[in-house]
Amino acid sequence: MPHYYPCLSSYVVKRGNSSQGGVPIHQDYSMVDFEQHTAVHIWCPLIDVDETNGCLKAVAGSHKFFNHIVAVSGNPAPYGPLRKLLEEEYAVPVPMPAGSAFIFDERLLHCSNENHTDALRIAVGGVMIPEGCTPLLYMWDKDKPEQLTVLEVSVEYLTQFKIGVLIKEPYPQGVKFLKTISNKVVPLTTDDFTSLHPSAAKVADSRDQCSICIDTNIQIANSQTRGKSDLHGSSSLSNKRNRWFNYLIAWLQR
Ligand SMILES: O=C(O)CCC(=O)C(=O)O
Repeated sequence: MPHYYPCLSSYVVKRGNSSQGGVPIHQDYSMVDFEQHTAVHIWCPLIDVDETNGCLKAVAGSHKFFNHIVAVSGNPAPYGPLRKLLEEEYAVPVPMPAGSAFIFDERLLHCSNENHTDALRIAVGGVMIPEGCTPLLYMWDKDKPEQLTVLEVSVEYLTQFKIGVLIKEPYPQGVKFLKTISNKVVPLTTDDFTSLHPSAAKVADSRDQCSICIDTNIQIANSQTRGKSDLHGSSSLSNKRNRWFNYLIAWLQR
């Protein structure tokens, strides 16, 4: 992607025939100031995906519905009370062949179901942000729920931070305090959501509705993604190929 660079990568492995492994509906962690920039998620399944093995599902147009900032320490979301409705009624499955890419605005509401087939479902993903932008992480502290702390972080720091953990003072190397901002989350009702959502998009093909594009033939062999867990890992892209991850890919491809 011209004028964008990768700052975070992830992988998700769904075991076959498992009642676990569904990913609830969410927006990705905010990594830029959305008033000025757009961050995108590139999601690439390494196996053909459809509804039977947990393809991504996305709510068409939802990246434009509201300006919710997602903190890595886990802040309440305006759509929290509507999760089940969104997953069951609004999220549209996006079947894709192995090695293709689903590229979407990080604010897009998305989720995936369990894998009901015998084969593992593995997918890798990455966050790209505009050149010249330093990655941001937003912190939410339940003791100060009406504010968010905005931290500027180095790409190196993103290789080690822990999702869900509040980063506090004294800030570690690679983390710089920028400011605090207000965080007022008004929970959406079903009626609010219905008025935000164009009714046609509920059943439409999300690829046409969400500014999403699908690129085929991404070369899996060139992936330099690092991961930490066998279910869902996340870390920064590294110039060095990660041996553990390559071992995992080799093992999956046996
Ligand atoms: O791979 C999946 O099933 C979901 C991935 C996802 O939603 C994410 O990484 O944000």
